[in-house]
Amino acid sequence: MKVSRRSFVATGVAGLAGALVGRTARCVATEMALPDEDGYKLWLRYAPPGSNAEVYRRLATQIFVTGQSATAKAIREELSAGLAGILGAAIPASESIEDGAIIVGTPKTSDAINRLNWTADLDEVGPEGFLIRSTTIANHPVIGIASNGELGALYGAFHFLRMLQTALPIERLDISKRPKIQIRMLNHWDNLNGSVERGYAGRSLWLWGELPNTLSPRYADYARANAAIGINAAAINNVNADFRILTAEYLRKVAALADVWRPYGIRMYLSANFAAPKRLGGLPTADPLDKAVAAWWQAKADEIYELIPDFGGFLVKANSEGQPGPKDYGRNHAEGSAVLADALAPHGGNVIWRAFVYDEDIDPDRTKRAYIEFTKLDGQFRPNVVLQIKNGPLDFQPREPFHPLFGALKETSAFAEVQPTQEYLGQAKHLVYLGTMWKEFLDSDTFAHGPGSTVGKVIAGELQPTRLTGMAGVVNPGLDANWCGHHFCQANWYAFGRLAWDPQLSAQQIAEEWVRMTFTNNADNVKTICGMMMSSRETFVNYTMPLGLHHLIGGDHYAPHPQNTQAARPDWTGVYYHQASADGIGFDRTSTGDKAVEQYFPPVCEMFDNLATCPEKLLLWFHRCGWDYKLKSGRTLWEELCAHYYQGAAQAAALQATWSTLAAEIDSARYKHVAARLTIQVADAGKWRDEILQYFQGFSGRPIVHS
Ligand code: GCW
Repeated sequence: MKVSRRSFVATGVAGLAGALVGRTARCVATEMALPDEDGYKLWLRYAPPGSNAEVYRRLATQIFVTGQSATAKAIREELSAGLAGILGAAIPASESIEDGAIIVGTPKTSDAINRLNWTADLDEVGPEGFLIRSTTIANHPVIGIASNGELGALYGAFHFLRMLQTALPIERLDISKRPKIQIRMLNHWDNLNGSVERGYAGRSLWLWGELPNTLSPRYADYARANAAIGINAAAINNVNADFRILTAEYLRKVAALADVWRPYGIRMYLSANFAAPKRLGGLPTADPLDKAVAAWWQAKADEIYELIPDFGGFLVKANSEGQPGPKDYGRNHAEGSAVLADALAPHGGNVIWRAFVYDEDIDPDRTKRAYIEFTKLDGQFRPNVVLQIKNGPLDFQPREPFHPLFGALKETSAFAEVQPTQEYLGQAKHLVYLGTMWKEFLDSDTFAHGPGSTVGKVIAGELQPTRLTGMAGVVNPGLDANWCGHHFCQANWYAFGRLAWDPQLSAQQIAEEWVRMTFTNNADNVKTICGMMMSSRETFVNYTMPLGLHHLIGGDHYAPHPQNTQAARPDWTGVYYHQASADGIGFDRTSTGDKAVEQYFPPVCEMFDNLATCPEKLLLWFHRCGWDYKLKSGRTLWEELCAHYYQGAAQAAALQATWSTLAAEIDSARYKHVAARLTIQVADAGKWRDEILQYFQGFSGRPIVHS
């Protein structure tokens, strides 16, 4: 029988991390409902885990973190608050080791860690990696959390807290972890006026009017939440960049933020406007080969590093969607990035140059353009330039094949860019967990170096030497109490961080961790909520763009708009992509069509090219098919389309029904918040189904099959 959390509530209640409730906290029968939560604490709620609490109280009795650095202080504070919440009582931080001490540090900052003599293993995991082991010191059973670097020790402390939050055993610990990717970065598309491009969670987090003198507590909480999942970098302004971010006035504000983040290892990056030498510097040109332009960037870089000595570098969107760039001066992307790279190089900074370009003169097919431009330039970029490539060749659609640039660049570092903000995936209204989508992407085999050359391995630099590895997530945290608009959108921020740390982790494991830390440790409820999350992306694909359809959306990127012919450019319309007519639907990108498949390595190219082997989930991305084309199910294409849309809408309704079984298991505030959004999602799913099928019926001329 399922025991309702409403009738058995621990006295140390969820969401009161740091509150000192009785050491003997235990379940008591009460009719009290779970206290409302607003979601602000993200995955740092530090609620009592339920099971294992007694073991934890026995094995974690003391915090022993030596060192006076800001990071050591952050570790101490996090462990104190975390353990107080989890154990239901504060535990002392003291200077002599007792049974149950949690000892954290580096061999340099902690004599105790030094005495453990884990040198070889610590060298193995590197300065951001860590070891967590059950051991003894002077006959005291203790838990050591060690790294060669203070950030590694911080990550280890967060890992340990996650184990407790998710009710894992800690009796015989022997854990060794290291990040597989070097730069694990958030990209914010925040404007200086406080609006957020593709943000759905309120105004920008960065309160420019108050900075640098007033520091919102959110800045440190943001850094804590990021460090907890291993994120170590953030670019805080929109890639459609306002040049004013580079003024002395704004740089002082940016430096104040960087100061708050430094103890948590979050390095500051800025999006730079390529025309800044002109618009801010007053030069007659921003030509990257102009000496005065180079000198201007050099001086600007020097000025930034004066204020922010560990500044990460510039993120640049150039010659894309109206942004200025080197092509304005007849120069290419390599020449354009070089002028910025040379300015940053003396300080150790990097240029992250976005590969999201699609100039119409390159090729009639938008999805082919970036590959054509950048493969030509491979080998011409400065060593401190990396290309940041979206997961797919179009633009964060519900389903795309992986971008053919992954694996194709032999001499240029490549970062992957994904989009937790759900621009095309229901924004903050639909429950869509993207862990499964990113796993599909990361596990895609490029065959660039033979079988097994997955995107995950390519971006982790496991297949060929690469100077820098990275993964960026376009996120939307804003001033909404729950940061993300939808409580479940938090899971996408979380999953991004975890996958950037280790692309091999499973979407299921990540979902489960998040649910346990965010909602409940009750096994039945964890299973129910994870079940909802794990199927949610396919559900969204089904009711919006199944079978490889893409961009059937209007300018808000939310509602169906397949009939759109009126955008500023053809490749912003729906008809450009679906090409529906009386004889069929789909974009012919095969070897007899526009040859986009040839951008992939064999045998991926052949697999996509051949109707018999092309995965049906990508069918209309690569192939144009008649309405009566027979699919593996035995249904015609038209019938199959109908089936997907009906299935998707039914699945959305099922999500809602499943959530309603949790009414007594989740605090009422968050329960209702999610329930209200599910009502919208169900209505939207029906609308998508009906509008798209009616529209395509105008071409297919066949009856809509209700299933
Ligand atoms: O997905 C599109 C968005 C734009 C965005 C652009 C990009 C920042 O609709 O809002 O601009 O991609 O990635 O540069």
